[in-house]
Amino acid sequence: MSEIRNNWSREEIRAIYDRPLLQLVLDAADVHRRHHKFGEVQISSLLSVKTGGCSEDCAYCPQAARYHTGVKVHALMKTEDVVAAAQNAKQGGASRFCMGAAWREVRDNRDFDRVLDMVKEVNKLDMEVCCTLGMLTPHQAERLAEAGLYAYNHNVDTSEEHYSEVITTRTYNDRLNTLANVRQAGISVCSGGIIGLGETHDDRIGMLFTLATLPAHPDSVPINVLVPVAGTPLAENKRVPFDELVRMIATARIIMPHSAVRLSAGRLELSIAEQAMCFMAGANSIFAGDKLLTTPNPEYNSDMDMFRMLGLTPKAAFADGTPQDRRKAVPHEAN
Ligand code: SAM
Ligand code: DTB
Ligand code: SF4
Repeated sequence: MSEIRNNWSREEIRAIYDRPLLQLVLDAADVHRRHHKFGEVQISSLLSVKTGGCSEDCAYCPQAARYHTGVKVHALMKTEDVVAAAQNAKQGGASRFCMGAAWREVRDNRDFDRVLDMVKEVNKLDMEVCCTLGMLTPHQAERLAEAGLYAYNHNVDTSEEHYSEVITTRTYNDRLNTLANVRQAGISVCSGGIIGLGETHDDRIGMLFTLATLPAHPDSVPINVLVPVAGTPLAENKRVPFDELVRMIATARIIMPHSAVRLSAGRLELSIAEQAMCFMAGANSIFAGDKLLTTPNPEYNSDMDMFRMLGLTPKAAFADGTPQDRRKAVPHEAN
C-alpha cells in the first residue's frame, strides 16, 4: 500500500503531473487498483433546489445574478418535489443525491429548516445525501450532520494564486474555513475544482497541492471542465484539451489514493474513448442524469451503455459506512 501523505510539495506534484502521459496513466491505474475496486464507479445525481439570482461573482457561473445567462430564477423547491426527484434518481441507479443551492452562504432561516427537512426525507430513501449550499458555520454544519447529511460539496475551484481572477466576493480562506467546519462535523468532504478558467499548469498543480495538503484528503474530489455559458465572463474560453483533463485526474489519483476522483462537469464534450481513459487514470465517480445544475449532461441511458461497454459497475450506497460511523470516527483538529 502506498502511504497516504498530506505533506506533498508542489515540486513533487509537478513531477507527477509532468510524467509522459501514458506512463502517468499507468502509474495512476496502479494506485487505483491497489486502493479501490477497479471498474466500480460511484454515481451521484444532482438537483438544483434553488436556482439563479446568486449575489456572488464567480466568473464561470450561470447562476450569478450579475451575468445575463437566461437561467430562470427559482425559489427553494418544496420538500415533496425534491423527494420525488430523489426517488427517480435512485431508480436510475444513483447511490448519492446532491442538492445544490445558488447561495453565497447558508442563513439560519426557514429556508435552511426546509433544507434540513429535505436531508431527513432523502435519507429515508437509503441514499447518501449530499448538499452544496455555499459557506457554512460550524453550527450549521453540525445541524446538517444531525439531520443525516452524508457529504458536503464545496470546491476550492482553482489555485490560491488564480482565485481572485475568478471570484472576488469571497476569499480562498473562506472556502478552507467551510471545509474545516464540514470536516469537524464528521460530514464527508467533497472538494475539487474546475479546469479551463484561464489558469496555468502551475495553477492546476497549486489547486491539487491545496487539496492534497488539507488535514485530511477530501473523500471525493470533483474535477470539472468548464462548461462555458453565454453571458458569463468566461463564455469564450478555449476548450481544455482532453489530455490535460487526464493528467489532472491521474495526478489527483496518485496523490490522494483513497479519495473518489469525480469526472464531473464537461462529460458531454467527451467521447466514450476519452472517458474510458479518465476511468483508467483513476476517475471512479460521475454525475449521472441529463442535467447537472443548470447545464446538460449525458443521457442516463447512454451512460449505462458506456458502463456496459467498459465493464463498469455502479457502487452501492454506504459501501464506505454510514454518516453515523463517520461522526464517531471524527478526529479533533487543533486550531
Ligand atoms: N453556491 C454554492 C457554491 O458556490 O458553493 C453551490 C453551488 S455551485 C454552482 C457548485 C460548484 O459548481 C462551483 O463551486 C463550481 O466548481 C461548479 N460550477 C459552477 N458553474 C460551473 C461551470 N459553468 N462549469 C463547471 N463547473 C461549474
Ligand atoms: C461539482 O463539483 N460540480 C457540480 C457539483 N459539484 C455541484 C456542479 C457543476 C455545475 C455545472 C454548471 C451547471 O450545470 O450549472
Ligand atoms: Fe453563486 Fe455558487 Fe454560482 Fe458562485 S458558484 S455564483 S456562489 S451559485
